[in-house]
Amino acid sequence: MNFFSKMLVASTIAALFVSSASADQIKVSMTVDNSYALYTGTLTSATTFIGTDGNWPSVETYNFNLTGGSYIYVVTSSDKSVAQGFLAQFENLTQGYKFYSQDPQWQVMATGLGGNAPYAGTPADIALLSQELLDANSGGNASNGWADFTAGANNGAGPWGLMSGIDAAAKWVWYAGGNCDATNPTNGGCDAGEWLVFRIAVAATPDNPRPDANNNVPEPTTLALLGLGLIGLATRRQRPSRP
Ligand SMILES: [Ca+2]
Ligand SMILES: [Ca+2]
Repeated sequence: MNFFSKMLVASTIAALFVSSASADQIKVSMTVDNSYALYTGTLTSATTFIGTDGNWPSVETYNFNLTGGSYIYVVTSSDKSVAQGFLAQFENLTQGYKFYSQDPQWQVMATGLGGNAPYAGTPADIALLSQELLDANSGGNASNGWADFTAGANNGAGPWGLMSGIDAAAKWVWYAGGNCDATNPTNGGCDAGEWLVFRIAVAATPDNPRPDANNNVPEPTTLALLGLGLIGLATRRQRPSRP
């Protein structure tokens, strides 16, 4: 085997190791008053439709593997009557982290679009959600970017009662925008600027609640800059060193 063949084999093995090592086993248990669709994707786009449900008294559980740079997106909307909320627990079984819906690793944004939320895996729905993610990332949406949610009551409280399959420590949360109660937007029917999107980064940790392109999740542009930096280093190395 010549040098280049050896290098090719070594880099292929390294790539395989990295891809298998960085995929985390994820478990999400959730429900929404009144409906949601669950997607996964990157910081800048939705890529995969996971599931949808429009029945608040049922808890759905989803298991899948995601790489560290991935995001989970939950599109939600309500009937603007009685109450509304997002109740969930996100478990990274590989890293050993569990985050409830009220943990700051989650963020929310309001699209203000009303009407039909993207609730399927059609190319049109994926494209619509991805466009809204870009708008939120640049601050050009109804909530001026990604925002804080507001927590209401714990799982078990009325009007819902206990949702089995989600810990009692989890809280119902919603976005306190529009005509919703600023103290507890889960109480009373209201429109927070729907539809809403909740997100969490797979790379989130208790110490790093909101990973983004600046810390744990490299964007393609960051990688490109890193590549340019390496070229710069290689160029610099050919020059005599300065004090
Ligand atoms: Ca449900
Ligand atoms: Ca409702």
